[in-house]
Amino acid sequence: MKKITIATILGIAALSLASSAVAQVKPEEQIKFRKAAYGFASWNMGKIKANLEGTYDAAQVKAAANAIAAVANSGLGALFSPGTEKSVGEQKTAVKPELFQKGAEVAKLAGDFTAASNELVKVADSGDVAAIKVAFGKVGATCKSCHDEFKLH
Ligand code: ASC
Repeated sequence: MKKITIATILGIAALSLASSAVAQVKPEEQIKFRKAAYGFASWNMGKIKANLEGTYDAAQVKAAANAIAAVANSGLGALFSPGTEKSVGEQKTAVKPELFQKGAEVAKLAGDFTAASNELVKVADSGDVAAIKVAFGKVGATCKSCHDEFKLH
């Protein structure tokens, strides 16, 4: 049997610190970070769109696709904790409070965004522009379906 050493205990302590780190982000910061994350993803979507409509720069499209996937894969669902249903202090949110009641639906939409983003990275690496157009459209559709359902205005 493995002996419980000081190192094991420290390891457990470090793990529990890591897992509670997100909970320590204040509601106001959660709203700020999630808006920044989606805003950054949107900027990268805009770059891909411009490439598809104008001069195509494969490196720029790959970089943008990776940035979007990084946002999608970051676990940013953790930034929708209770207490962030409404604007907090200076941080305004356009989220509908229903999002916090519809976990299964949100998980599905978030999973669709992640899957579509990962697919876009794969296709961007292939350099097949027609396929990139399709994959890009699918990512945009996942953005839209969540906005239609859970974003105010
Ligand atoms: C984008 C962006 C969104 C989505 C959405 C798709 O590029 O910023 O929020 O695509 O407009 O309909």
